Amino acid sequence: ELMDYRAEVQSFRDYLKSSKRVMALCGAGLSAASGLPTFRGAGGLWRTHDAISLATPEAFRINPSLVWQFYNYRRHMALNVKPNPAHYALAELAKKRKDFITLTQNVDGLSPRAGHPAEQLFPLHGSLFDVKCSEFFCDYAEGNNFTDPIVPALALPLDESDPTTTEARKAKELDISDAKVLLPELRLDDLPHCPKCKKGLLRPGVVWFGERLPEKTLSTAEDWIIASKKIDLIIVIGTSSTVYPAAGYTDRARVKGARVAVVNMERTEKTTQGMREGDWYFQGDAGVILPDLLK
Ligand code: BJW
Repeated sequence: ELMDYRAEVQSFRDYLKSSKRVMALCGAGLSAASGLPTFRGAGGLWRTHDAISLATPEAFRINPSLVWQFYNYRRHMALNVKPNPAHYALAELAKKRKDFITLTQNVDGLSPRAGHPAEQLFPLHGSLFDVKCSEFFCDYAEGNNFTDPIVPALALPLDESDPTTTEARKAKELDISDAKVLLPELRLDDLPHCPKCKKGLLRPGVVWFGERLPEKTLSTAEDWIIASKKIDLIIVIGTSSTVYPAAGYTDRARVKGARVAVVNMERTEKTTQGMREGDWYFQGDAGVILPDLLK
């Protein structure tokens, strides 16, 4: 078993070295070792809500308070964890090789924080730290907004039963992902509003279901997978491969001649789909496996 693993790692490393162009395609499993929950499976519930059902334009239209509480919480969590060795390994690879890019479905900002060169990092689903106006007639957008909470009303509730000082209580924020914890009442006026049109609510600059992905990322993906910069290798890390277009990239790269290396905690029909001779499947924690592969 272990011998097999070492041999697989060696064959992957040899191929990586001989590859001309390489792409990493990442999902939530990349950040799992940092302590952020994934979308599907254990941890995919936020209070009683399926995280996926909150990531829609409809949810925001119907209940912007709930959706902002969810995203404000996610921003807070992301700011309070650290990149893990897998993020650093990708960042180092990108610094070493200009013929390498990362496409990421993650919105948590951990790859940039690990020092991944921005010009080699392509977000598919936006960022928790971009905000934009939700009105179709307004084009207001801003990046790198790390204000936490994004507005005072969204501050996480503190444990008021704690008799100690305010400072000490600060460390004891209640975990609002737990449905037993009461959500603070919010008025629409208290949610973040657009400074430009002064009418619309701001919304997270992430890509929800049914929404368009960033044009630059889409064209780069096309270029590296099927057009002029055809890759020899795609490393697919910590994604359930259920959300398109990202989920389609692996097979399209394979059809165009790339070899595929999957790094995933689990083995499912979707993560193994289309596997063939010459592909690799490294089952386990990306935080452990990726640094080993890219050593
Ligand atoms: C570990 C681990 C450890 C755990 N180590 N591994 C073609 C066919 C069918 C449908 C469609 C299609 N094309 C488009 C669609 C519709 C739709 C779609 O894909 N639906 C499917 C569900 C069927 N796609 C869209 O709507 C997209 N837009 C679009 O296509 O627009 C077209 C258009 C054209 C013209 C005009 C208008 C539109 C948009 C998709 C947006 C997805 N957004 C979300 C939310 C982002 C914001 C937020 O974060 O809240 O993105 S949904 C959610 O899923 C999030 C993720 O990025 C995405 C993928 O999830 P991911 O990363 O794979 O996470 P998990 O949890 O699913 O998996 C984790 C994995 O890690 C597991 O495998 C674990 O085993 C593993 N793991 N610990 C290694 N330690």
